[in-house]
Amino acid sequence: MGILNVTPDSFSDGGKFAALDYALSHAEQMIRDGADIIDVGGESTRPGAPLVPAEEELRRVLPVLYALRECGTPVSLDTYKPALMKEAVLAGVDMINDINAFRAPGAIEAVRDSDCALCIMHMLDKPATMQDKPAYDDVVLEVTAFLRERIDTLAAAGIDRRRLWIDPGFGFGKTVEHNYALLKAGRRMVDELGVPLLAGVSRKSMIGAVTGKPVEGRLAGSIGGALAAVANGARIVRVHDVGETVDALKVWHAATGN
Ligand code: 9MG
Repeated sequence: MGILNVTPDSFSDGGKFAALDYALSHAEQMIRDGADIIDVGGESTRPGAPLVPAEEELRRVLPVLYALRECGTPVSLDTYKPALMKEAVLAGVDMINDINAFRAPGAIEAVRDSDCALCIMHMLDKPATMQDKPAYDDVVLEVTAFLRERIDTLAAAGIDRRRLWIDPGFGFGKTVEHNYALLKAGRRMVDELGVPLLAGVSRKSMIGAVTGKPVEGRLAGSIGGALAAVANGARIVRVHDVGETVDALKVWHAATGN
């Protein structure tokens, strides 16, 4: 899954059409590089990033979603806002990737009658404050219990479990130790919950904590993290550097058969 950020800091300040052009050419490059899914996002989820009103987020992502309908590669929308989910479903997206696990009022209703895949991610608290001393008694048990509750709630609302993906939410209210405990526990979570796993570690602070590298130096560490996630049961890895990650996964697959 290639990350396509459609936020003002992710393109040069050339106005609306330049932004759309930039987003589409980046998506096309990721597809050429081997992305199987493009994840479009119009609001940064970094701790402390400004919240974006739904109208502005729609203005950013909707033209991109419609333009990508013809691209032949599945498209995901990264949003926690029901209004965006409804529009994305109308635009025919293949997945809604919700860092808030469809907990916002109206989120389940917004996606229930569609057939797109739904990624349920664990987040402690909210982006602005999630990294203020995150604490768990047992992070793997607690994240698994949270995801189980969300799966059961969505299923009880009439959503087919086969539409669901789980994601432990690396960096979303977790210390470095929590993140690596969850990375190691991927296969156990899949076995316990019976839902496939999506993992996003690309360029995150958990990579910087181990390598000592700033965000722009985290390519090799991120590839290591993606391979570890797949080795531990992930079926989708959400990454910035698609070509490099695909190459690494191809060689790893050829060498191990996994
Ligand atoms: C939007 N976003 C940022 N990080 C993410 C992650 O790790 N997983 C998912 N599903 N979405 C993410």
